[in-house]
Amino acid sequence: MSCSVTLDWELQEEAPRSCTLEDYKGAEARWCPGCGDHSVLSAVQRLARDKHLLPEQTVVVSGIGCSSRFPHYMSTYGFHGLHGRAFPVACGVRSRRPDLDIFVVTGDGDCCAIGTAHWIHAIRYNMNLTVLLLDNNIYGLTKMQTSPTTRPGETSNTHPHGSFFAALNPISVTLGIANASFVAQTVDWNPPHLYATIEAAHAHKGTSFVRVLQRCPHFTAHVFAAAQDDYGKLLLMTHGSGIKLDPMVERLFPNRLAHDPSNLTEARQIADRDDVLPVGLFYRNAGNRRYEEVTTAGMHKSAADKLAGVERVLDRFVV
Ligand SMILES: Cc1ncc(C[n+]2csc(CCOP(=O)(O)OP(=O)(O)O)c2C)c(N)n1
Ligand code: SF4
Ligand SMILES: [Mg+2]
Repeated sequence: MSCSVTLDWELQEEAPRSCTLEDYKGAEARWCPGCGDHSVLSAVQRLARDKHLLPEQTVVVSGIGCSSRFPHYMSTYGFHGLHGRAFPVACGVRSRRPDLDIFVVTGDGDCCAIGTAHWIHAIRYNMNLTVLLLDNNIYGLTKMQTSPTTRPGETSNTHPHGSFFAALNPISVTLGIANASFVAQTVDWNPPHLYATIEAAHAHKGTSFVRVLQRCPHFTAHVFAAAQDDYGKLLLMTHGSGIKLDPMVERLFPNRLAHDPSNLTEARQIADRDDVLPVGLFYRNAGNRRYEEVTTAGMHKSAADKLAGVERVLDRFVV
C-alpha cells in the first residue's frame, strides 16, 4: 500500500483573486531617475495585475547588477542571486515547481559576460521562464566598465581609449542556440511595445528571451538617444503571429517589415542587420521540448513509490 504525499500547491484552490498594482509593489526602486529599468518594472507589475498572477505564486530571479535589483521592487517571491547565476537558480525552481510564474531579470554583464555558459544552456533547456535581458551596453552597478554589448569605440573605465572589440549581439547568439523557442527585442521607451512583448513572452510555454534596449542616463545616455528621438532608426517586425500592437502605436514606426516568426533563417538575417535596431518577435517555436517535462516526471508519486523506484534501480547493480 502506498501513502500519497500532498504537495503544498495542491492544497491551493484556484483563487480568482484580483490584485491591484499596489499588491506587486515592493521596496521603493532606487534606480537613477530616467533609468529604463523603471519602465520594465512598471510593465511587469501591470502584466502581473492584468493576468491575475498571484504574488505568492510568482518568483523573480536575478543575478547581480542595477537591473538585478528587480526582485526587491516586486512584492512576490524573489531570489537576488550571484553574478551570472540567475539562470541556474531559475531552472532549479522550475524543475520542481511547474505551477509558478517565473521571471528572470538579468543585465548584459550578468547574462552575456560572467553568465554566458548558463545563458546558453538555459536557452537549450527551454524551461518555462520569462527572461528579460536589460541591456544598457555597460556594467552600471560597478560604475561603467565595458560589457560584451558595448559598441566598439565607446569609452569606459576599463577602455578609456574605446572598446576594442565588435559588440556581441545577444539576439544573434540566442537564435544560434539549439532549442531556442522565443526570441524578441523591445525598447524601454515605448511602453506599449514593451508591455506587448513581455505579455507575449509570458504567454509562451518555454524559455522566452526578451532583450530590452535599456537606457542608462547615468553612464550611456547617448547610446539609445538617437533611436529614442527618431523612430526611423528602429525596424518594427510585424506579423499576425508576432507581437500584437495597437495600430496607433504601430504607426509610430515608419520602418516596418512583415516577418513570420516561424522563419528562423530570416530571423537570423534581421538580427544581424546593423543599419536599424529591429524590434518585435524574431522567432517562436512552441513545439520545442522543455526540460521540465523530464524533471517534473514522477513528482506527484508518493514517498514510498519513489523509494521503491530507487531500490529497483539499485537492484540492477547488485552482484
Ligand atoms: C563574481 C562576481 N564578479 C564580479 C562582480 C562585480 N559586478 C557586480 S555587478 C557587475 C556588472 C553588472 O552589469 P550588468 O549585468 O550589465 O548590470 P547593470 O548594472 O548594467 O544593470 C559586476 C562586474 C560580482 N558582484 N561578482
Ligand atoms: S547607473 Fe544606469 S542602469 Fe544603474 S540605476 Fe543608474 S541609470 Fe540605471
Ligand atoms: Mg548593463
